[in-house]
Amino acid sequence: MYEQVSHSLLNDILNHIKPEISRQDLRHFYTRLGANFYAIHSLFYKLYGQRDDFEQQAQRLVETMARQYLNRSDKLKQLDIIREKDYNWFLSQKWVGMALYSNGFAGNLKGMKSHLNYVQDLGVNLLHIMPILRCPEGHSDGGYAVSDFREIDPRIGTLDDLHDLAEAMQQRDMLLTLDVVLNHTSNEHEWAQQARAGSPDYQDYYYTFDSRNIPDMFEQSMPEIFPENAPGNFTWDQEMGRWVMTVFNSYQWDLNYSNPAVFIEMLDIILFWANQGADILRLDAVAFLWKKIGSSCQNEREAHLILQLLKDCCQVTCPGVLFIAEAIVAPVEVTKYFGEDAVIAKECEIAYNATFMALMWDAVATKNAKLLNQGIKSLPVKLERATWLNYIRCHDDIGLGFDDQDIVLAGYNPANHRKFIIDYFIGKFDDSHARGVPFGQNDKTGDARISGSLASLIGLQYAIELGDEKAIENAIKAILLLHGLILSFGGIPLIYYGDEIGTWNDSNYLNEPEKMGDSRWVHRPTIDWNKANRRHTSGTIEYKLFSAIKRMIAVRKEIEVFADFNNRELIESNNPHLFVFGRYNLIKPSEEVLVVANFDVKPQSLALTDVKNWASGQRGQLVDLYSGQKPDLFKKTLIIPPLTFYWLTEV
Ligand code: OTU
Repeated sequence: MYEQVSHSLLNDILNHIKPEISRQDLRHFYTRLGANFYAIHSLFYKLYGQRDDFEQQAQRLVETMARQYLNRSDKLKQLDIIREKDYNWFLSQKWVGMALYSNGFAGNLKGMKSHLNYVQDLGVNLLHIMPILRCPEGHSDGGYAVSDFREIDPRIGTLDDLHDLAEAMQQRDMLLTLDVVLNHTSNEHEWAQQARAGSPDYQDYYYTFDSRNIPDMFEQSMPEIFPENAPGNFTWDQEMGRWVMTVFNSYQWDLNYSNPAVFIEMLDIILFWANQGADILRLDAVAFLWKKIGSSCQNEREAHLILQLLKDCCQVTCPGVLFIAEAIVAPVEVTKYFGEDAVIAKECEIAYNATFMALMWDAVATKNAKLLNQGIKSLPVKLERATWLNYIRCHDDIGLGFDDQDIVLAGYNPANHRKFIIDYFIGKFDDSHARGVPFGQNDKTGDARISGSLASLIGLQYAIELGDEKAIENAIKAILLLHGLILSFGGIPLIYYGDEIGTWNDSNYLNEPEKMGDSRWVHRPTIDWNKANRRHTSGTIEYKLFSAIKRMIAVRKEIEVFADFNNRELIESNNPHLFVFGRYNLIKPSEEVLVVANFDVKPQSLALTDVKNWASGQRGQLVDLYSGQKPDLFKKTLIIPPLTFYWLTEV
């Protein structure tokens, strides 16, 4: 694509731009548009260049961006400029996130505002509020089946409530993250209604077919995402008299991004939420955005082009807003959602680190870090100006998304090992205290995933039910160990609401017809505020967990090497129970922090002489920054108590 082609198209577009737009002050917008238009044009051309109406579509694209720029408040435009200057702002260790459902956490959006003190007390300054948009009363996949992308679910509140909340958060220097469900709509969305009523334009918003011919071809290579509740990837719609692609649940219709109208609508929606004050947008299910017969319909090259184009367009209208890629895919595929061959993120600045999450659960079950070490070693290095979202639990199930090759290298048989992990977490073995619930069992492939809250999976629920003090102590330690890792690994830690007070599984979903078939509801709690208030009473479990995590967060914020500049080095020790890595600062080597985690229920040792730069005694004495204690050393060997982590520095 020649630069001249994009320039002359841009000139044409600007000459034809609607007068109500061109009359306004668009200085910053035009500068950014000029800088980004070559990229925008070439991506838009790659995706839609073969169409006769390409130029009209490009005109609509630019007008959409310009209109939303004009809708953006001066305050947010100011913030864009500040963040453009301080472009590494989100890599800082000062950010600590929490994901929560506003209704489960605080009843509704108004309640959220009055509970900000609670999260702030913990040290959290980034909230991911789970889907809040209008969705059907019954089946809505927890809000991921959206029926109106511009309206808030009245059960949760109003747009005014959201503005109030966003403003209150801004005053507290907290970041707001909202979902944009890009891949599909609810079958009750207006577009789906129009398609059902026979509109060919709206049928083209989705993948609809009059016969099984093409669906059958697709099915040959498409896996099933929800095999129990929604087998197959197509649903017959009686009213429309056509098949429609529904990769997730049958009521979630996949959007057709080969239609530029869909792309422009969804960009407009992204910009709309950016203008409502969201600092970060979580783009749901991004791996699925492009469908191609003969492929798994995940991680297709065009899905990446769509994300790059969305990013480039946002850079023009709202450059201060970041994207989170929710791509729960193979380790080698995940890092591609930052964008390849670049320094700055070309697609999403942040991505869920599902690999690390699953590997940590593997270490919990096996009580060793063999696969964890191997998996992290294989994780491709990410871009410089991009960061991970590190989490232990979230609203979804745990999928064992690590690589078979890594399982082999760790010394296991993949199929047996995966089965062992699933069986362990659903509590099949005598020595397993886990109370997980199976999810997504697929008898055809043997695949299975796990639901359950952190406290229940780690054995805290079991230990309390049994009154086993020793087991309670171990479960608490394990919960803190995992938090010690997500807070130090590099990236934004995302705590899952309720975990900070040890919330158990909640089986109430089994009484609700629209939830009972989806075990993920077992770990989407309604916070018991009486329980939460016990965090003030010393000696209680809630106190032990909350105060420890609070301390960890406070300490993290002080440790500059915990900022994410790809400054982590995995350290392979001879002890398989340990997960060890260094966080360093090339300019100030004395600031290095050595993170050591022992997944075993017995004490383990680490020969410091094996750890480069850490042959203790050279620089002084070891201190754990979290506890302030000097750890036990025997000769030149560090002793790590059971289920304990250290953030070590030498003083
Ligand atoms: C996402 O999930 C959401 O997080 C889920 O809550 C939704 O049900 C789903 O999209 C549909 O909107 O798409 O890229 O194991 O990990 O479905 C991964 C299931 C996703 C989830 C997977 C995920």
